Amino acid sequence: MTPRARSSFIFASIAFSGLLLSVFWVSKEARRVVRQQQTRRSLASPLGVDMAWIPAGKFTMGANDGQPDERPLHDVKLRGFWMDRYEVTNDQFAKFVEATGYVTTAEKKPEAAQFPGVPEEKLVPGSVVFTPPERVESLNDHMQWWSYLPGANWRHPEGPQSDLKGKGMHPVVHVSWFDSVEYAKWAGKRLPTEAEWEYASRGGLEQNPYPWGREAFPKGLWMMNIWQGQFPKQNTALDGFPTTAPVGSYPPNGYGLLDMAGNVWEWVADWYRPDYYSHSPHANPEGPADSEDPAEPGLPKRVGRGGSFLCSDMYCKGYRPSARQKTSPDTGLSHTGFRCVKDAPAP
Ligand SMILES: [Ca+2]
Ligand SMILES: [Cu+2]
Repeated sequence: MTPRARSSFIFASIAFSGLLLSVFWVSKEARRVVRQQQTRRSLASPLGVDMAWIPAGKFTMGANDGQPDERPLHDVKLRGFWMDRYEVTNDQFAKFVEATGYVTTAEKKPEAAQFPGVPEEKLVPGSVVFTPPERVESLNDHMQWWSYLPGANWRHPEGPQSDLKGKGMHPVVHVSWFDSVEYAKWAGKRLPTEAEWEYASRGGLEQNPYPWGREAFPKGLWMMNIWQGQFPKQNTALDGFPTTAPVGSYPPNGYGLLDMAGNVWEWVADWYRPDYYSHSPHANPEGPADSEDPAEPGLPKRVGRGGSFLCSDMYCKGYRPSARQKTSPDTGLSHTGFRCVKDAPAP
């Protein structure tokens, strides 16, 4: 073979193996996308069986690799209960409002007594909305991307001009803790305790970083709706959704529960205290009698769990089963909803 023929032969074989590799990669990626779509389709339709039985048992609550308020690890024993498989949707919340005429906190004028020092003209109905900022000084100051938006509420999640078209199956947002409790009562249910929520989210597994186990992407699948890209400015939505996703867009955990990580934060029944785990009762803990958040002394807060579409592995990691959120109970947010539980005999 002449040197010239040899070099074109080498070039041709490199090009050919490159082609083979990319064909292989493309077909592998195509199969992964099909798998993701199949999971989505198989889960999206039937809300038929809408509650899962969470069997009585014991588990280790908290985590050593998270925030200080997730410590200490402690054993918790729980009785069995039923839990909504999905976050409460806009369609479901609309049925409640239709049946009862209920008006949510965000739709009412804030009471002057509750907000001393706030001028009268600022006391307008509204809710807290996430808006990606132009510039970010530091990730410590969340006021850069959260703002109180007059006219935002569950019917108008992005403000007065927005609506729920096409969002019937999305989780309801901008609901206060009080709204969630009222919905639960109407539905003959209640909010889960914080311990019940964490136990259920672990899906029968012990001390795993995700509700489904140890691997972030089992079989290459996206398992939850969180944030990809540089938070809070760049949202690449590689998981398919830039904001909320229809409930059940990702595979269930071991108990058949969906979206226990990501999508929206879920209110639970408990008051927030960072020190509660060090002295909480062993069996069926129901949270402390009062609330204390050293970050905002004097402002009582309830706990939220599960993380949202704004959580990312580079920022808050709020999607971990042990991660705790604290919010004043009258606050609605564009990334916060809830699900309910029910006390009833085992199946
Ligand atoms: Ca997302
Ligand atoms: Cu988060």
